[in-house]
Amino acid sequence: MLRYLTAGESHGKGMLAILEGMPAGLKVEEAIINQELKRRQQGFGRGRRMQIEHDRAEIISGLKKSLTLGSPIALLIQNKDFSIEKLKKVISPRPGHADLAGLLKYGFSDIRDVLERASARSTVATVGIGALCKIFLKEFGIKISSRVLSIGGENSGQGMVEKIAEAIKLKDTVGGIFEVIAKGVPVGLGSYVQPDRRLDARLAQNIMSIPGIKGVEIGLGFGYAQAFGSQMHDAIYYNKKKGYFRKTNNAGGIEGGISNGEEIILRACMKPISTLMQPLDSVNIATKKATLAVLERADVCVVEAAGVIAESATAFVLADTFLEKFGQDALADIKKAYQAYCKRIK
Ligand code: EPS
Repeated sequence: MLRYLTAGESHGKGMLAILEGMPAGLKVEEAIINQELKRRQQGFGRGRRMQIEHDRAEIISGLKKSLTLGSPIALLIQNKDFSIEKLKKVISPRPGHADLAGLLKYGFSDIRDVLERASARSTVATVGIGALCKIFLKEFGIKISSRVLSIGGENSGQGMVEKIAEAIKLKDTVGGIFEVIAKGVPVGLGSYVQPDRRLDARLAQNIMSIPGIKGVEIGLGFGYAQAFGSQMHDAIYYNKKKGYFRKTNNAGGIEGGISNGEEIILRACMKPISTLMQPLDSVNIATKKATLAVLERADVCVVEAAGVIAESATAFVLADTFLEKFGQDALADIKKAYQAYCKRIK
């Protein structure tokens, strides 16, 4: 089993990630992790925090001479903006954020005690974990990418840029839809035998756990509801060179909770950031009097970054299901098991 934990507050000392279950013998370069962290910081519409931080991961454990030991890999990404002890109390919750529900749940009197951990800054750790998983998957020719499909309903490059520029001008925020594609995924990851082993369910759970994501669809997703089955399902063909193949991929590479050898395609919808420079109505949690939600520094649009984070979530699930199928412990053993399987299914 591959598993991970993250820790850290947005303005605390730093973000930590621990990944357990990576096999021994995998070459890991810090530069590749840092490249992914940099990608997460980019995109038009990011806030001022991104000018302060230059996220870099320090590998604390799990490696010797750049090779994994099979022991937990710990990453530390230090925060430059380490000001948690000095930041002012927050008393008016932002609609759309964890502020109010978190405050009531944990019995706090300062919303900062919620927002420091609820912040999407935690996704630095997710991307660090995803980078390690991507390095593993690359050994087997699996590559994951993402792209923004629309912003605030606009789906041309120019339209998307204009929409973000408009949001900046109006001191507002805007969400959108992105797509993640995984290429080279073998048939057979995930399973139909238990609900929690289904690949699509595991992908959806991990993508939904990214702050701000409100919907995930696999392949045609909600589009499946629009026509007859005969128009929707991906007919099966075979030839000696290719083996089994499809001419369409409406299933997004997953049938019955198992990868079917086609590209894995999923889309997710991100809501507009809930920290607004023209705040919505809220309530002072001390006096219960009407007020406006707190003004905090934030981004205007993070859909591109969310795509990078979703690549990481996808990489984690694919690495986890891959290790389930082909074994753990030593990379060399996994390669042998994988080659034997490829030979069998040919
Ligand atoms: C983020 C860091 C945060 C926010 C953003 C994501 O930094 P700060 O609050 O200091 O500006 O920019 O988080 C949110 C918008 C949010 O609502 O949680 C980051 O590193 O991605």
